[in-house]
Amino acid sequence: MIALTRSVPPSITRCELTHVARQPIDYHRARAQHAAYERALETLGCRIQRLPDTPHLPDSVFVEDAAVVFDEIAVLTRPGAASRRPEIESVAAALEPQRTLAFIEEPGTLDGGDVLAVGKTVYVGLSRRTNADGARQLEHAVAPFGYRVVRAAVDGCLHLKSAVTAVSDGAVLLNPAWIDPRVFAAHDRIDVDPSEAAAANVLRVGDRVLVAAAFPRTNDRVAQRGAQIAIVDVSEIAKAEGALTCCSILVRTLGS
Ligand code: CIR
Repeated sequence: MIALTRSVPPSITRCELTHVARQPIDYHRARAQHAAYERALETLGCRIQRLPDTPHLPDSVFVEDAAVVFDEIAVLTRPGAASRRPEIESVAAALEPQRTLAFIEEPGTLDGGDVLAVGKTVYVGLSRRTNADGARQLEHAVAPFGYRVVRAAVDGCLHLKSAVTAVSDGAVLLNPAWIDPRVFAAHDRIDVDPSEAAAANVLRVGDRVLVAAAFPRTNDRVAQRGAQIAIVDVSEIAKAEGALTCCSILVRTLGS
């Protein structure tokens, strides 16, 4: 498994914010947390591939939003925030040797944070960042490979994956205040602890689940349901409205 990442840019202090109030971000601490995140991914079996630095793109550390990678195809997005569209080019260049590429085009918008693939089901959040045309273009790109797209309205948080992620093929972790749980009725359900609204964003790597140190109650729930968790502290990155899935794009290496 390759994990594409990108370093925290000094301009992160000017990042986009939607549901989070701006607070000072300690750039050096954010970089240290990001490095620890990369080390955790390595421990979980990933090979880190760093994208080129883009110091003037404030949200460029959140690489997940730029592409959605399947075994059969990689879909480069057209982010809902115009400031983020220049992030795509370097991600496309990195993915080009690995996959056939497709691109979301105007008037579609799509952020990778709004796409959750579980087996052959692709949940797409309709949010402030992802519109119906973006969802339709993604469906068009992946349907030939047998993927079924399920749309879900996202309300109260930035992305679908702020509200729900998978801890296994069989179980999702979600915040029912931000997403309609009935959309995920095919899966076992773990709810975040009510005092930890933002805890649903965990990163599944193989049979392990990377979780954030800020959410101990929810992490206990996840562990009690049998998941093997690894914990990282991403508190500075959270001030930029980012979480665990957003800081990497996982690319399964396929036998040639
Ligand atoms: C943004 O608003 O675009 C960034 N400040 C945060 C993006 C987080 N991405 C993600 O959850 N996939």
